[in-house]
Amino acid sequence: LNGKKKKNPQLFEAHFEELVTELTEGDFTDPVLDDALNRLREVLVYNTAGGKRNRGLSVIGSLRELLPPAQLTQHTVQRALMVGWCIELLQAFFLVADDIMDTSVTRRGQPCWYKRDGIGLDAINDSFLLEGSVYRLLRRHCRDQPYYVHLLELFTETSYQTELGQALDLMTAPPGQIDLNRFTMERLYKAIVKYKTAFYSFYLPVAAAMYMAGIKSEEEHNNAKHILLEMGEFFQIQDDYLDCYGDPAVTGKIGTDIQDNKCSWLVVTALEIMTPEQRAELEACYGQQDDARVEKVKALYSTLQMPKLYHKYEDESYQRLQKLIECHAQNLPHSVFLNFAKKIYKRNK
Ligand code: DMA
Ligand code: MG
Ligand code: MG
Ligand code: MG
Repeated sequence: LNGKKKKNPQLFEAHFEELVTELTEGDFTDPVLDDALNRLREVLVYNTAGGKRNRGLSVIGSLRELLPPAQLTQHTVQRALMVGWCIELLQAFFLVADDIMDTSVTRRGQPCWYKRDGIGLDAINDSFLLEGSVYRLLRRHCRDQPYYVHLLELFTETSYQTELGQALDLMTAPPGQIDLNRFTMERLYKAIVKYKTAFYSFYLPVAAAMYMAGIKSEEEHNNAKHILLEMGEFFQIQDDYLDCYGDPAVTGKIGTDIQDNKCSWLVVTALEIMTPEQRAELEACYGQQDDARVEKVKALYSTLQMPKLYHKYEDESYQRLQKLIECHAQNLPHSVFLNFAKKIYKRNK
């Protein structure tokens, strides 16, 4: 068992160099492109470094639960690893752009790509290259598979959902225009996190494995989606909590949600329980770069005991998820969902 536990992550990492070589040496070979392809190599290496690989690993992880061992040929495993990397690259594409839009400083323990000397807004094109790499790899490895079109539609659909979610996230947080009345849990917060995070982080990897295993019925996908979107919502709530309370040495990123006027779980939950006086104080301090004001918002959160509320929410959410798996997993092995859940609950990075 121990041997098996280590296997997927090691196999996964070992696959990366191969994929970089394929994209930069085995795809376009016109020598006039050498500089661009060297740039692509640098972009690929820098922007995948230090990730947890939760999303990428869950493709092969799920496929192992969905297929009988006899059908897990070496080629099938290789393809699942590659599709897992496609999700990591799609994520890298979103993150490079997200950090520019959120004016973030660090990501995964190193400067955000756009912050590096000589990069700046050229990072926008680099994010497009990361996105393009996803489809080059899918084409090279899966073009002859019966599920190719399903995977393509899944990746494009999911990207679009994420982009709509990012649009909501950004429009809700106009710099310098604080309007706390807009921040509602049911109408706004849940919509933002479902679209910007839950589809690509949770439904995408499991749905990809399902298609690879030949499971394409809408009913089964909807069952899986139901559970996975709930997990995704909780995952983003953790992300919002860690933005303020996480240790940057562990999370690898410095929080910017208060400064950026973000519709975060913390502010939405705090608004539900604060006094009118506290609300006035929040109004005066939220969404500004000024460190003293940021500290005032944090002090307000601690007066309201936000960490305690969060931990209570985390426990309740885990219970709710167990029930959802009982009711909605149906034909799908529960382990697909439980393995994923185990990786995210009580996380600190
Ligand atoms: C993440 O939202 C969503 C996408 C699509 C990258 P975020 O800005 O809260 O993420 P992070 O905290 O990692 O910058
Ligand atoms: Mg961000
Ligand atoms: Mg963002
Ligand atoms: Mg965040």
